[in-house]
Amino acid sequence: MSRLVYVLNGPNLNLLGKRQPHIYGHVTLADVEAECRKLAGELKLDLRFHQSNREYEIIDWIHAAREEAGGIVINPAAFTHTSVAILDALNTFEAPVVEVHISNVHKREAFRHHSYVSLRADGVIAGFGTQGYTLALRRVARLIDEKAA
Ligand code: DHK
Repeated sequence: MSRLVYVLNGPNLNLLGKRQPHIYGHVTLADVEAECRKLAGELKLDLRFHQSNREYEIIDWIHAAREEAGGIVINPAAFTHTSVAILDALNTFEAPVVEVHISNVHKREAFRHHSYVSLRADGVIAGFGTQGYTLALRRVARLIDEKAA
C-alpha cells in the first residue's frame, strides 16, 4: 500500500486567509500545506498538495492518484455541491478518501448541505477549521496502516 497521499483543494481556496475570514479563518493555504507536510513527515507519508479553480484539473489529479496514491484528502469547495464529475473520478479510486470542509457546511445555506463527494468519501470532516486537514491526514494514515497490517 502506497504511503503517498494527495491533498486536493477546489475553487477559491487559493484565497484562504483573505477570503471571508469570519467563515474560513486567517490561515492561508500555504500555512495549511506547511502543517500537512510537517505531519506527513511524522506519519511517514509522502504528500502531493494541489489547489485549482478548474474542475478538470482536480479530476486529472484524482486520475494521477489512481496510479500511485494510498489515499486522498479532498476539500472540493463549491464543487462539493455541484460536481458529479468529481464524484465519478473518485469512484475510480480504490483507496481511502476523506472529505474536508473548513466551515460547518450544515450550519450554512441549504445548498451547502448536499455533497456529491460524500457518496464516495470514507469519512467527512466539517467545521474544524483548517485543523480538519491534519485530522483527515491522520485518518488516512490510520487506514493505510490498517490495510498494511
Ligand atoms: C469551502 C467552500 O469554498 C464552499 O464552497 C463550501 C467549503 C464549503 C469549506 O468549508 O471548506 O461550501
